[in-house]
Amino acid sequence: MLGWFKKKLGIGKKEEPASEEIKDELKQEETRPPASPIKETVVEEVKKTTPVEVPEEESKSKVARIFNGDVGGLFNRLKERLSKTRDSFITRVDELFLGKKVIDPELLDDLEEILITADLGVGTCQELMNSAREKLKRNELSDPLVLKKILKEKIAGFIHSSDAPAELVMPKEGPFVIMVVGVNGVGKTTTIGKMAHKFIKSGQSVLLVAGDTFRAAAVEQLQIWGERIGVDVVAQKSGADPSAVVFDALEHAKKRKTDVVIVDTAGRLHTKVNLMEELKKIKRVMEKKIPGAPHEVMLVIDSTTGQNGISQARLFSEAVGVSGLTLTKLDGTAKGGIVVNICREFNIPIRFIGIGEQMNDLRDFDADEFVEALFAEKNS
Ligand SMILES: Nc1nc2c(ncn2[C@@H]2O[C@H](COP(=O)(O)OP(=O)(O)OP(=O)(O)O)[C@@H](O)[C@H]2O)c(=O)[nH]1
Ligand SMILES: [Mg+2]
Repeated sequence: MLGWFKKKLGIGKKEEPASEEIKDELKQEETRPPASPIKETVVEEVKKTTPVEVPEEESKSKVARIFNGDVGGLFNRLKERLSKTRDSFITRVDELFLGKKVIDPELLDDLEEILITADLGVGTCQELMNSAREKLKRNELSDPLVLKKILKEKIAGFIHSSDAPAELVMPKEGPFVIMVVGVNGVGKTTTIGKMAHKFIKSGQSVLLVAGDTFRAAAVEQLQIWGERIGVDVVAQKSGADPSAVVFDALEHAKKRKTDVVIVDTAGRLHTKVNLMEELKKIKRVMEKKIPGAPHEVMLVIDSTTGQNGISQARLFSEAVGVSGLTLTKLDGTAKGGIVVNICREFNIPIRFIGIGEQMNDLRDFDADEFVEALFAEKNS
């Protein structure tokens, strides 16, 4: 699953003349007049913290190191950041099992309650509990430790089931385009900054696009990230047509032969139809400008919202076809069980998890590592 960035390397890119047709379409499709006239696209030329020059082959292995490198050495950090979820879940399970020699139906009822409060979702809990009760009936559940082992295996099974490899058709030409969507406040802009940082570290050129033109602060926030990590940001005045911003940005990226373009979008309430229409329009413009784009529609979900994330995933999938997920704020919640539930409900791979507000707090999602961190002993 983690190979999807690596595949991007070594793509040949050709320039293409700008299509008047798209500009016409933008005009025709315009349903919401801009709050203020669109100004010349502003491209924030920021001094690049030039990534160390490395030959392509070396740069490939560098990518591998960065992404897989997350897994080993920083495991303790992940464990520590997941401590709230662990405390509300596995630590409570351990406390429940403490001193118990046998498993009885009451113990299973108590376990069920813990699973529900850890936000594993009703369906997931039922499936887990049905299987446990079946085993108890058949006398296959000898002691609580066995039950804990079964729980871990089942949960790992759910998480692995969403570990489908991303079907990413790498572009023959033009940049790799990532469209980032999600309701407001989930952490889209922050995730974009962190993600761009990862790309830069792996030696790729990145362009950020301020497609959230509804609030001036949103543009500024992206520009601050751009400065922090040393990448260009394409932005227009707030109120501009996001599709026009994206159109110009893709033009710019093609000219510059940029490797990766990451587009920020507005996050108004997903129940408002016009947001979805806006996103669809942005997507259509991308497709016309660069065949096959966006190559990734990434939905960002705030883990602290628990089960609400499930309905967000459903709505955005229906509207714009989500191809990858990032679950943010796992550090600040006891509801990390949502990861299990999302994996069980959807067949959308989780690309990243956010475990803090800093640049390095975006981790590749690794099913095994996640389960180990979740089930780790408190003081191990
Ligand atoms: N603790 C923690 N905070 C996070 C994480 N990701 C984002 N945040 C914080 O969440 C808040 C909202 O993040 P934004 O990136 O502005 O969210 P957004 O989705 O772009 O919001 P809108 O632009 O309003 O739609 C900020 O204070 C971030 O620092 C995370 O993984 N952990
Ligand atoms: Mg934002």
